[in-house]
Amino acid sequence: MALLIIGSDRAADFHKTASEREPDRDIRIWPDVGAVADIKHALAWHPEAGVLKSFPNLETIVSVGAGVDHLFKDLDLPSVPIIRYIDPDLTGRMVEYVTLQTLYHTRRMSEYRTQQSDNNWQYLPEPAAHEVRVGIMGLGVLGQASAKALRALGYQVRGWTRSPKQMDGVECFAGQSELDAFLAETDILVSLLPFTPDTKGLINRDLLNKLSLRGRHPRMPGPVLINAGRGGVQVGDDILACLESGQLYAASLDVFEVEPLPADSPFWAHERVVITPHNAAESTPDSIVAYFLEHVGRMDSGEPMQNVVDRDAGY
Ligand code: NDP
Ligand code: OXD
Repeated sequence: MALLIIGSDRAADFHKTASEREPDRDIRIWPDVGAVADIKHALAWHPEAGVLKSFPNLETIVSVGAGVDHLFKDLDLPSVPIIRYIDPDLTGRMVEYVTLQTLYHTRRMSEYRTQQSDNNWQYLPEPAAHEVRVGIMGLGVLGQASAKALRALGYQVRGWTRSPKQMDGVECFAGQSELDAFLAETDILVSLLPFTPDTKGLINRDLLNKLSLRGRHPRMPGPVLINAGRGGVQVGDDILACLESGQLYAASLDVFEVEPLPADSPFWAHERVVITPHNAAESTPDSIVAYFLEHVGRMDSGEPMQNVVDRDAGY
């Protein structure tokens, strides 16, 4: 039985790495798949719609990413189990990104960058970490790890999830009924939500207007948005409008409704917006392939599958 690598622009790297790790494996890259009946497990990232259903003996799909919305875009996706990517390499990188951006805005770095370009030596008041309340939407694998790191730096951390959660040192909120209370005392909003029918367009003007304005703290310049989950969860025009009105002080966006971000997007020129090209947590081929082969090994020896996606919830 063969393995398939499909969809990623790093497919050749994955294939090379997998062949080095397991030289006896029959590993094929789509579209050069040979006999479709041979394919048993697929490693997939944005596969072309309708292709995966053409493998009659496919048993599992392993997602190259932690997010699986790229698979659900295929309306003909076969109903085999989907395993999503959970790995310390990816988690560590996301923690770095969230921590970096949180510190960047707490320490008003975008203003210092502007001052530097103007040869302007000027002190700006900054809050200490313990004065800042970071609200994380999504306390899953990545949200929890980020929450721990921010707590360790002294930030006040709160989290919002679909189902009720408990986490040491983190004030937890769940569901639509607790969303407003969560937002009302959030200074820096971090989204690590998956893209699902429920989260589509959630971060809009309405939601951003509910963030704490904290007039009482002279060192907090205003609310900040950090989105490293999925671009479809945000409404870009609303974020720009809130930056314009002062409802948002700054934003760090790793993901966008349209990727790559179009060259004429007003986000590019905004001096208090940090843009990264959807690489907050870009894992290495070595880690991804090791994960894929480990899971294939587990399935081949009849061990229970891990990290299986809940298809009804969409993540
Ligand atoms: P998890 O599935 O572990 O966590 C998802 C979290 O989101 C859970 O806490 C879940 O709540 C919450 N959630 C989902 N739907 C809702 C909802 N409707 N309302 C409130 N909360 C909701 O995912 P990960 O932490 O592993 O990854 C999160 C996302 O990060 C991925 O789906 C992906 O889109 C993105 N990502 C981005 C990367 C990048 O480089 N930019 C890299 C990797 C991932 P509950 O706990 O109740 O289930
Ligand atoms: C992921 C991603 O979902 O990189 O892992 O976006």
